[in-house]
Order: sequence, then C-alpha cells, then structure tokens
Amino acid sequence: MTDLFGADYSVYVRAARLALMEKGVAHELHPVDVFAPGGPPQEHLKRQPFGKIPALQHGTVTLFETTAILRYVEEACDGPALQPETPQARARMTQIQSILDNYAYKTLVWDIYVERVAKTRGGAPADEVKIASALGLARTIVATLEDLIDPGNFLLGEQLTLADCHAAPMLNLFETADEGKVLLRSAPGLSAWLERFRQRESFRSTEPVPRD
Ligand SMILES: N[C@@H](CCC(=O)N[C@@H](CS)C(=O)NCC(=O)O)C(=O)O
Repeated sequence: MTDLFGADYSVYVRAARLALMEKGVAHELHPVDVFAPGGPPQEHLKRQPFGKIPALQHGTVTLFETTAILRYVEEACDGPALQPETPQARARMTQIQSILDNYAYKTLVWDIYVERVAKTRGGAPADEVKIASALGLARTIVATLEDLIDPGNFLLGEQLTLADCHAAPMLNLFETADEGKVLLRSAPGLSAWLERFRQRESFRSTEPVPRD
C-alpha cells in the first residue's frame, strides 16, 4: 500500500496525488494538519522534519520533498512513463518544476491566491501591497512558462509528465484570483493547457473538499 500524508487543499499534496493517479498507483491520503495551533504533529515531524506536506510511505521507503516524491513514483512504480526520453526534454521538465518551487509557489499561491481569495473568503482584508509587489514576478513566471512549453496537449508536447502534475495545482489556484485570470489571458498556450488538464479524471478526483 502507498500512503501519502498531508491535506487535500495543499498544492504540493495534490501534485503528488496527480502523479500517483496518472501512474496508476493506488494510495491512501492520511490527513495531517500542519497549521494546527501547536504546530505540526510530532509524528509528522518524524516523516518531514520541516513540518511541511506531503510525505510518502511506499513499502519501506519514506520520502519528503515533492519533486523527489514525483520522481520516485515515476521511476519505482509500474505504469505509463511520466518523464520524457531525451535529455533535453527531461531537463526542460526539471527546469519547469524548479521554476514552480523557487518562484511560482510563493508568488502565485501565497502572495496572490491566499491574499486575494483565501483570506478574503474568511472575511479578512487582502494585503494589497503584497499583491501589488508580487505582480511583476508573477508576470515573469507566466511569460516564462508560456515561452518554455511545447505545442501539444501537455506542457511538454504530447506526453503527460511530472511537470504537468507539479504545475496544475498551483496554476489552478492562481487562476481563481482576478490577477491570475488577467495574467493567464496573456498566455494562451498555458491557459488552454490548464483548461484541458482540469478535465482529467485525476484532477477532478483530487478536488479539495470545501472547508468552512
Ligand atoms: N519543499 C516542500 C514544500 C511543501 C510545502 O510547502 N507544503 C505546504 C503546503 S502546500 C506546507 O506544508 N506548508 C506548511 C507551512 O509552511 O508551515 C515540498 O516540495 O514538498
């Protein structure tokens, strides 16, 4: 059995679940509340010493860091290949994943989506200065991804890869913010890919359960 520890609302947990599902690996999601008042549960810190989600348990293998989990699922499990064959395309996949981790997650998810959508849903005001300061980098991220992707059904052409699984949850949340909608309109390839990816069974079945 494959066990994933985390919460369904997390973009990183969803990326891991997408890779597991696209690979055809059955898994169970065990809820972990890393934002609990006392901090992440001690038992989770044994799996993920930085208190983040997800963490994976696959037989005797335990892993954290989403990029490592995605690559492990791809290489250790049977199922359709989720990495391209050529060194150039593999490097492009890793480059996109790296851009997502190093620039997109904080900017698109925390600085824009959380401020504009998640916080205001709970009645708190958005930090307009934070949003305004993030827009320049967000524009660069969107334009760079638009430039890097290949024509086809997926980010790297006709093969679904780990880059698709990594990117879709973040860009999906980003697009729920008005700023995200506007910026994605300037990237027709990326927008069309996101729309297509949203229709996949893996994406639909990992939709977070609404919280109050
Ligand atoms: N580098 C980690 C990042 C994971 C991450 O930041 N997860 C978020 C949820 S999407 C989290 O656990 N946040 C809790 C916190 O920052 O305290 C990975 O690749 O798995």
